[in-house]
Amino acid sequence: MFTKNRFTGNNQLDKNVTEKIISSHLIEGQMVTGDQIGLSIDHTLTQDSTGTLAYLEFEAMGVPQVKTKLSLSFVDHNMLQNDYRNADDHKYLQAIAEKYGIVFSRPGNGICHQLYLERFSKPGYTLLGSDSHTPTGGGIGMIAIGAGGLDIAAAMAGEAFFLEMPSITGIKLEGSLSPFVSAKDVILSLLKKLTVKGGVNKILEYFGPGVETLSVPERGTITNMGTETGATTSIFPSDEVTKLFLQRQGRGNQWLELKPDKNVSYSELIELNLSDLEPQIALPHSPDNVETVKNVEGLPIDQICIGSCTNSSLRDLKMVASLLKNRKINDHVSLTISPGSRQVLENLVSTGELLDILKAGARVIENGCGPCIGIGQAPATDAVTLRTFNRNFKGRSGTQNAKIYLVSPETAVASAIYGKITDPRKLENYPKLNMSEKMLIDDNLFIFPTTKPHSRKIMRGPNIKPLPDFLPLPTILTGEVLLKTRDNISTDDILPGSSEIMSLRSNIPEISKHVFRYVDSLFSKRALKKGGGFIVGGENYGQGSSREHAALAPKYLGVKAIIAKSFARIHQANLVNFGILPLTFISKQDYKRINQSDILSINVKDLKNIMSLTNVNKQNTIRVSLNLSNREKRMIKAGGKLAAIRSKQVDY
Ligand code: MIC
Ligand code: SF4
Repeated sequence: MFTKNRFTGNNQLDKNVTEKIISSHLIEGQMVTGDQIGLSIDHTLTQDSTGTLAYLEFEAMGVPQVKTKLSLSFVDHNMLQNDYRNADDHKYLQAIAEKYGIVFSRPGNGICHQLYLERFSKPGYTLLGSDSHTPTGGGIGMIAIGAGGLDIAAAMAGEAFFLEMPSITGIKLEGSLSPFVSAKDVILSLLKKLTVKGGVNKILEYFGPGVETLSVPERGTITNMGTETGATTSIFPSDEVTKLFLQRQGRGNQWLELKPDKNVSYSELIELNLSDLEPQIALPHSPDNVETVKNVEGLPIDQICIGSCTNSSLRDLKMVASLLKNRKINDHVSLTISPGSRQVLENLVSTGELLDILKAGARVIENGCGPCIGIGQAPATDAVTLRTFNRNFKGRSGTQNAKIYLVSPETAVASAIYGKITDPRKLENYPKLNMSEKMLIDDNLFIFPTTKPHSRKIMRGPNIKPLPDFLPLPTILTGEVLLKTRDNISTDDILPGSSEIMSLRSNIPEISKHVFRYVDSLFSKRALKKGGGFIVGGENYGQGSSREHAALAPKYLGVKAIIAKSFARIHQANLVNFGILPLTFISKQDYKRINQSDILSINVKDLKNIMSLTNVNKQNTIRVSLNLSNREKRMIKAGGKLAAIRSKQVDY
């Protein structure tokens, strides 16, 4: 499946799709793998649970209006209103949007990535979003990247987005999917090969004859979950299929053809024949723990959730409706469906397909993230829950001991009917979906900016606390190792989801009490008591979500540096943004030479690429590297990006 080329870069004339978009947005640096580049950003998006911080940061920059071509603020995560907190955040976000010229998507409109793909995506453009699944936009032929809120705020202020030029992996698709096998099975099988860190600092570019057999929403499923490989983003070409999608959205005039040139090469090549694929399933507790459904058939299940930004498009829910028609779900499973957008829901209503879903016994819940991040529908104790989502980290459902399996909508329906994990091919009579009915388009829940001056006061509920102050880096960092973690610690481990904790996203002092809550319940108290200290991590530290709270809350507790075997891209950038040093072991064996509670010390007067860390208890030194650009080093010296901006010491 894999071959590696020696990649010397494509010449000036022949470019792949990634290179075409990057070269037309390059403001700094050169398109050479590993070099720092600055990209101009056309569109930004935020969602509510990362958005409140992003806009507090944007306000601190003192810019009167957003400077992008388009900025959007969605409310889709914190939708349960158990008390005033989420509702206050929604009000704040709406007022900010009105003041700064941002499109506001009201609660109930749908999930940011689904809505963006339907209504705003544009081939050839760049998108930066404060959500790790922003690469969904790559399904239409954009460079769409997830980042921390502070990076989005800077992009809204007109600044470039800086990153290390990724290498470009070409994924050649041949053949076409068999009945009951769908886009989710494509990305699950790639995850099995690549693992949750195989995509770090790579862009996954799809090409080849199999591409035209996939619709834009199917491409979106693949680029969405490419995030789970750690990739910077994923991208498809923009072709006739893309044109049709845009035409059906009443946006045909925004189409632009974007294909790789004839003589391009990629740094790595993966070949995948779609015809060979079978239904796949990710087992607990990692999206790369993939098996064929056939191999785990028969396991009884308690709950099935269909939805999330991975699998809630009209294509997916039409498939669900067709498979459920004239059938009834098993008495021992609960089936929930959360449509990706109002457009999806309204179209299912108008064709009568929603009735097929309801009559089969599904519980239709609000258009939003919901169960995907533990906001409602937490399963029972020890339950087995099958989800069409993209992450199955332990505890993400809201129930710590539940077991989450990730599947396609087809496998979800078959399993709902039989009450156990079932290969969807057992359903027989594969439905032919009618995707050519007239598409209902409803933009009523978007509030578009006007040129009228903003008059209303920006309301900040009592749960919205000002951002903490950040001090410049001292000369010596010293303190105790507060925690030593395993490989692949996710940002969900660092700062969990769930309606309880997510409603504290605008309140750093309160949310910091939950840092590492399920890994080590005493962590936050210990960190405060010891006056902060260090964390030692394994491989891929900080994988998963873009939540900058996973850096900011530890910073608030006094965490000074994290020493890990490797870092996930977005989390490393967030650490730098908030002045925490991300140090990497040069020899991975050295991980064993530090224990929890050891006292460490490091002189950080000069931030060099290679530095010495002293383990005071063990009386030895360990060589660590600081893989940061000079710009990032300047920022960290100032106490992080916001501190640098506030003190106007360095550019951002
Ligand atoms: C997620 O899927 O983990 C989230 C919740 O959407 C996060 C954003 C957040 O934590 O608010 C993400 O993917 O970035
Ligand atoms: Fe929402 Fe889940 Fe998608 Fe994150 S992964 S944006 S929580 S639906």
